[in-house]
Formats: sequence, structure tokens, C-alpha cells
Amino acid sequence: TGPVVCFGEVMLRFATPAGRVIADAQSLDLTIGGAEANVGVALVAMGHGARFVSKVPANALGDKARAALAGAGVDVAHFVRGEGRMGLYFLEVGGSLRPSAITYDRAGSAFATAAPEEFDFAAALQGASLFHISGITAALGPGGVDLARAGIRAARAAGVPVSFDCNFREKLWGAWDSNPREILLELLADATIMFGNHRDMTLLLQKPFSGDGAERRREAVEAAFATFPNLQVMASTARHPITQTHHRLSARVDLREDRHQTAEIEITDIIDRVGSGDAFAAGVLTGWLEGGDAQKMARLGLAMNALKHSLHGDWLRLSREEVDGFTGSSGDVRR
Ligand code: KDG
Repeated sequence: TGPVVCFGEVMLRFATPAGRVIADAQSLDLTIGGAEANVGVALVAMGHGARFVSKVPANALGDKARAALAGAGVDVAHFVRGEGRMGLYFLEVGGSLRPSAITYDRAGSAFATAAPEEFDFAAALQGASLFHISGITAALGPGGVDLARAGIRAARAAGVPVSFDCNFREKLWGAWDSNPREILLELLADATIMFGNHRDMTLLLQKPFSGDGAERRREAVEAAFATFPNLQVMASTARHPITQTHHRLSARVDLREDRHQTAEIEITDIIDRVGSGDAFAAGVLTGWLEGGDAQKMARLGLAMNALKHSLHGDWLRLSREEVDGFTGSSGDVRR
């Protein structure tokens, strides 16, 4: 199979040491994030090709992000280097008593201010098996919406299926006069694979879909298939926090003619859950690329989602053996 083309903003991530608020931190751990980049890195770890299309500033920060992705095995030939600043995000690491918190410092980034014509989507999409994008790009502002539209249009023109992770980011949509529902409905019309949790579905379909209860999830899936005629795969996770560092997780993948809902698994001693949704997406896409059924996609997604909670940083770079071992060869995820 050809590479998955991931399109989005790559960011520098600065995390406080555990037990320190930003106000008191004297050092910050620097790693690389950005939802679509995270998906690319995890796909490569699972043995698939990923090509990342993005724009970074022509300076040491942009070069660092590009080099880190290249070091993880992602094809960065379609990175654009140019005007603008690097997008940053700061993670105040929580713990058993306090949630983690993200502060963005990304307005006016090289990516967010890029024009669609700066990207050679047609070249990047050559031989690709999938185009992966998320709602974060559109949430960046009207320019981001244009970028998302251009990428999806190019994928359609090239006959490459689109994977879309809704990835609702309230802080980003709330920073401008946006209509996320209208925009996401438009972008999702061309999606073959969709990732959407209960919050995304509530926004899109204007009905409350709480994560609880198989019945509600089934309704949300039915509504998604009815609303988006091109949709073939709908994937979601449900998370039930017990404490800040102990959650129960399950995954559900629906195809038009097949579905699988995993059992709930316990995630304890959570080290870092940022990027777990991206790891889930990469797991589902791995199953899809390998021609797997709903069960394989859901099990790989859940295993990678779960394993990401044990790792610092946004990225899941584990061996395929470890992920497959966690998934088990029959039944549901082994604990
Ligand atoms: O999914 C992880 C992302 O939230 C993180 O990398 C930052 O891309 C990011 C965003 O916009 O939230």
C-alpha cells in the first residue's frame, strides 16, 4: 500500500515537569506534536508509510520539527519552508488530583497563514493510499478552512480516500467568528473514514450523544452514515474517567456492513494522555490499510490509544509486536 498523506500543523510542545504549574516551572520538556503529525509517526511505527505535508518557518524551530519527523521515518519531502512563526503549545502536566491543561501559542503561524497554492498536493498525493486531515486545520481560522478544503479537493481529484478526525478544539474555534458545525459538515461530506467522539457528534448532528450507553453510540453512528453518504468507516472511543489517572476506555468501529464494539479496559497510572486520540486514529487506519474488518480496526485502535497513555510526549513509537501483543490474537484487548 502507498503512504498515508497527513496534512496539518506540526508544533513544538513544551511540557512542565510533573507536579509543576507553568508559573513555577524552570524547565520545560521539548518534544514535537500536532495531531496529524502524531498520526503519521504512529503509522510509521506500525510499518506503514506516512508523508507529512505542512509548512514551517525557515528557521531553527521549523528545521527541528522537520528533522524530528524525518527521524521518526516520516517522509518530509513535501514540507514547505517559509515566512511566519512556529506554532507552540504548552502542557501543564496534571496528575491524580488535577487535570492537565494546554495553552496554545500559535496564532499567525507559518502553517495557519499559508496559502493553499503553496502546497503541491497533487505531487504529495501521488501513489498515496489515504489522505488524513483533522478539524484542527479548519479551526485555525478562515485561512485554515481554505487549506482543509484545498487538501480534500486535491485528494478527491487524485482518487485518494479521505480520513477525517473531527478533533474538536474549543479554544481554537472560539478564537474567531466561526461556525464549526457548518464547516465540519461541509468537509466531512467527502470523508471515507471519520473519527468522531460524542462531543463531535453532538455538535454535528445537534443532538446530545453522551459517550455512555451502546444505544446512544449506535444512534450517533446511524446518523453519521445517513448524513455523510461517502462515509465507509466511523470510529470512536468512549472514555470514562474514574480519577484523573484512572480511566476506562472502549472503542467502536462501524462499517456499513460490519461493526465491532470492544470491551472496556482499565487504564491506570496515566502518564500522558495527549496524543491518545491520534494513536487511536493510527491504529484504526493501520487496520484499514491492512484490509482488516471492524474488529481488527477497533482492537488496534484501542491498543494504541491505551499504550499511548504510558508514554511521555505526543508520539506513540512502539514496536508492532508490542501493539499486536497488547491486542491479543482473539477476543478483546488483553489487560
Ligand atoms: O492530539 C494532540 C494535539 O492536541 C496536540 O498535538 C496539539 O495539535 C494539537 C492541537 O491543535 O491541539
